[in-house]
Amino acid sequence: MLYHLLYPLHKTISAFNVFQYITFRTIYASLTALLICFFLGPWVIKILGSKQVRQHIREDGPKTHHKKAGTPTMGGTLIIFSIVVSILLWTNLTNFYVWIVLLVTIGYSIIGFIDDYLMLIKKRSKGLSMQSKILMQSLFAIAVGILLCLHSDFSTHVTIPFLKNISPDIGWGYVFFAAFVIVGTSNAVNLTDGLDGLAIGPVIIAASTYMVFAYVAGHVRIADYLQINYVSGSGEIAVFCGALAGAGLGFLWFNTYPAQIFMGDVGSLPIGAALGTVAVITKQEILLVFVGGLFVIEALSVIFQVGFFKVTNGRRIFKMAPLHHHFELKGWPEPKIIVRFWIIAIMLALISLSTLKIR
Ligand code: 57M
Repeated sequence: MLYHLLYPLHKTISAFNVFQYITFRTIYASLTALLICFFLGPWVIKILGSKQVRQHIREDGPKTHHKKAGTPTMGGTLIIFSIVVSILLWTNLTNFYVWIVLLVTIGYSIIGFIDDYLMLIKKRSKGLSMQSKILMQSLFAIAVGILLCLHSDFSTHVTIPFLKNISPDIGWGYVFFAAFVIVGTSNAVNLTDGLDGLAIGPVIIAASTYMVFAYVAGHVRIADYLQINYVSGSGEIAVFCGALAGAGLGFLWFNTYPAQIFMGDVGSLPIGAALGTVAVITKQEILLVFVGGLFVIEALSVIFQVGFFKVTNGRRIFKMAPLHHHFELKGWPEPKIIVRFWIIAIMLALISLSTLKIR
């Protein structure tokens, strides 16, 4: 809105010229979302606590989690609110991709909200069943895939990391490919969200990395120079990534160990889905395996654990999956696991950025 209201006035007030720059709007989108979370955080924690929106802790989990019982949850509402306000203020609202990523963020937060609502407020022990959650996520993601493929500027080529000359066109198959990336990332972030700040840290890192990819993919000359797929209009997605990273930082202020609030599914499902959508729009879909490598490692630990458990009739690879529980049960203090996982996420993000040159 600020872009639409103030940039047209630049002929009379030249200072408003600055609103045309994506870099400027990305910085302020990030600060806006951060400050909204920062200032509304204490109030949201108080309201959620007074409405008894508090975490129930499973008996079969690591014992160290029992002291977390009663921590206010559904803090994702604050993350999503701050992102939406920031995006409405700082992006070019005529941009198709901005609406796609907003649609995904809001759609998945509704799915997460229903799940949290059933579990925490209606006191249904499991919330939405896994099947209905995946079905809702998939239908939504397929609809988004179709919208993208129908858009005249959008290419159905897939970028293969490290190989600049190979970019296969998968045509309408792209709809399912995009849906897989979006649903997979949403659930992988959800699985990772099991220790204080464990999910939001790597989300900030991944959003900041994609901020760079969105900017370069949307800049015709830089994209040409780096020989990456040019995606007209994807620069605005850098502003979204800025808002996501800023909201994440603001939330981390309260979610850092020992957490005063958890995000709930209303936070983990949409921010994961938003990252997947950003990867699709910027044509760095497969690279998400590295950018969001920590989420992939956590998800794989569950897949291997469950698979091995079934094949061997009850034997386990890890003491408990997802992987962070394994280290907890080995006796690592929670902050040590969190910070070490963040370090791995930073390392993977740096490797991902290097693919701009190593190709
Ligand atoms: C959600 N949710 C946390 C919080 C957060 C298939 C299976 C592997 C699924 C998996 C699962 O349910 N994962 C999804 C994980 C929960 O956090 C809430 O959920 C929201 C995210 N959806 O925002 O509201 C707990 O995590 C802790 N937490 C923090 N700090 C935070 O900032 O400490 C969360 C956020 C919170 C809190 O304790 O209560 C969760 O872990 O439940 N299931 C599991 O992870 C379970 N693993 C399992 O069953 N493993 C088996 C399988 C794979 C064969 C095995 O290894 O043998 C474990 N989860 C728990 N207890 N809590 C098992 C025991």
